[in-house]
Amino acid sequence: MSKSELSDPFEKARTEKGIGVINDQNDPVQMVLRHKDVRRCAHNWKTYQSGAEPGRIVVPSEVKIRDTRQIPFEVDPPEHGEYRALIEDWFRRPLNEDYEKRLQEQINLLVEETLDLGKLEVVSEFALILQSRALTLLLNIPYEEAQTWISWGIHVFRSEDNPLDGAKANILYDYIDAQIDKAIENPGEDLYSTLLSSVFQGRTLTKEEVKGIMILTFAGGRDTVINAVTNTISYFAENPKSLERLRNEPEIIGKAVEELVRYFSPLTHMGRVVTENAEICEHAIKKDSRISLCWASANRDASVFENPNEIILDRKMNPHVAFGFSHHNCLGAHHARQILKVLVKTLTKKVQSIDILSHQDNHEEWGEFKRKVGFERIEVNFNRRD
Ligand code: EMZ
Repeated sequence: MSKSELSDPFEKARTEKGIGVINDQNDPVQMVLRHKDVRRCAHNWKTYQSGAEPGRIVVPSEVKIRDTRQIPFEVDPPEHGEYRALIEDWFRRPLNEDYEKRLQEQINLLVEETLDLGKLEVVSEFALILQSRALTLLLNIPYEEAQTWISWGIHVFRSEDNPLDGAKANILYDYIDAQIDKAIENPGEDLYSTLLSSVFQGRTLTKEEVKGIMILTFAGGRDTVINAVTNTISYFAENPKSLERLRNEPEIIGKAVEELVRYFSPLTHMGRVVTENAEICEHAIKKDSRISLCWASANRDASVFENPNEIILDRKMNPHVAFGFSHHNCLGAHHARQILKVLVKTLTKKVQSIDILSHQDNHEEWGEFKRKVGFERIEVNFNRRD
């Protein structure tokens, strides 16, 4: 198997049963595996709710390490839409020309630094740095702040030996609390200040609500973006012809990014809590149990995607759900897409080829399903294009 290949561990269960049951801290999760069912359940917030106990819709559940509700992600309609309306414009800023230009400058610099180094470890010396620096644009705060986030390492809720590290999570919570207090004392043009002055249902947002939005902004786009960037590098390392093709056909870069995101599906799944007895694929779903919407499985559903396990850079129909589906679709998607588009474009211009020197895969284990999501580390050599 090639190093950049991410196989589909859900295929058999998806075709045969449509559901896969896994145990998570004695609060089992029934994974919904088919594209059609994933979309249907994502839409049906009355039966499959997000606004349950904070942390419970995440798999692994974070109820033990978090009390703060993440907003708008752990809220259902109609409040969900009201919160979302407050922040939607802010999260559209990545589409502005100026934002794209600044992102391009950041990525040019990083790729140049990388080419000077030649050899480097992509996860910690490229993807983490790229994600952290780009986040300063999304928050509209000084570039130097990225250094603090880089020092936290890859995961905010996880350390190497603990998938739910409360102490580590506290570093993020304390940091956000302090930044909120700073913004109250000295308001600026940043996301904290903007949220603190936003009006929800006739009152300004509370500190706790602002914290909930900020935790989501930090956590939701961290390992997902890092994995997407790292997987993109490994894919081009092993498929130099694809890099060459995009160099000659830059007009398909947008499509190519969608296809890479479908194939990588950086977020495997997201949960919901069941509010009434229901049925999925003739499988009884009990009230108060949990389901998860398995984006990664839906994105390989052969009834929707022809040759689902192949990366087809200019795939025509690509209704993937890698950024979720329906009203909860990813708020950071514009930012993430812009990062990947600018990165791919820059690689085609500056990089001739990439050699993989050594690597260690990063797997998630969900009961019977073992899924490669990226790399723990991957050492490569970047070769400059003359
Ligand atoms: C939550 C989640 C959001 C969760 C879209 O995903 O990302 C996870 O990485 C966090 O652990 O708390 O923010």
